[in-house]
Amino acid sequence: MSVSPTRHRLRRITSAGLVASAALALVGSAVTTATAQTAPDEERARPGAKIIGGVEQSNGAHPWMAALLSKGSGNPADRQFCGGSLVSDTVVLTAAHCVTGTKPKQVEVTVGRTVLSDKRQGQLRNVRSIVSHPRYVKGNEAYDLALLELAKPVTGTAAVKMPTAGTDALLRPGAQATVIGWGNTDTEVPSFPDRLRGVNVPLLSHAECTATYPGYNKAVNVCAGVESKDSCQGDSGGPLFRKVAGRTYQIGIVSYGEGCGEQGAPGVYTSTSSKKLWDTLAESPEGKRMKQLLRR
Ligand code: 4AZ
Repeated sequence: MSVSPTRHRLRRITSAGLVASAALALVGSAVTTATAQTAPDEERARPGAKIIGGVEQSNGAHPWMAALLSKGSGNPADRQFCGGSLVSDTVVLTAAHCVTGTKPKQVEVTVGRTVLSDKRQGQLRNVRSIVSHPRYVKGNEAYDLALLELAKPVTGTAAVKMPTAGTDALLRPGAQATVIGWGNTDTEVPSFPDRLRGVNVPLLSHAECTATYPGYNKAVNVCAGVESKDSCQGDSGGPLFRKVAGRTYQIGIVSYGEGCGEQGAPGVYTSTSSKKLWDTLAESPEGKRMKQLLRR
């Protein structure tokens, strides 16, 4: 079984990937094991060298971080298919392409877990409803946002903060942001980590992104990354954030990119600073209801 045909396509996780990604994760761990056994000492000694180019995150560092798991009895590390973030006690923010065609019953969400296989970590929740952005159309990358309403509130955990809509103070090109996730860590072979990883990535100007991606929409997207520092398949739906004056603001949602960590092909994120993104969410009744849930 080969996974290489999917490796350089734009946005590798689609909802059909719910099952496929679990399979990928299995393949990934098999490959990792093989590599670990045969790699020279030097390779094994710097696991951080190759998210792409990131480092392990410590337990509890990002209590609002969420993992989307396809329901089942297997190891959660093999069931994780996307990231997300807690934006109110009952709402998790993710990417629309993570949940297209997915029913609430097919997914569970763990909030505050760092090591996927450690079931004692975090709070596990069922999903009551899934709302994708009404302007998100599969095959067109913009408006890649969805909200998951949890069946029961998450307790004792502060939600991540959103930037004030319509401001770009947090988006200055050149500023460093951080992206975290359990996605692929290797550009050569699929390798999916059990422990959450993160990497610092520079924010880029809209002009730099438009040059690379014809579908880039500067009203609702932002891009970030540099060669060898990027998000990758499996990180989708997760947060791009900045810490400012001791507060954490989520400025993006991992959306797509051409490959991972390649020179001249940065990661593209749904921009949570965008007023248009949040205003147009109310174009569907379900979107409007989710916005109301967020206000509480
Ligand atoms: C993906 O397939 C994916 N380099 C996510 C992010 C990026 C590329 C691919 C950004 O889900």
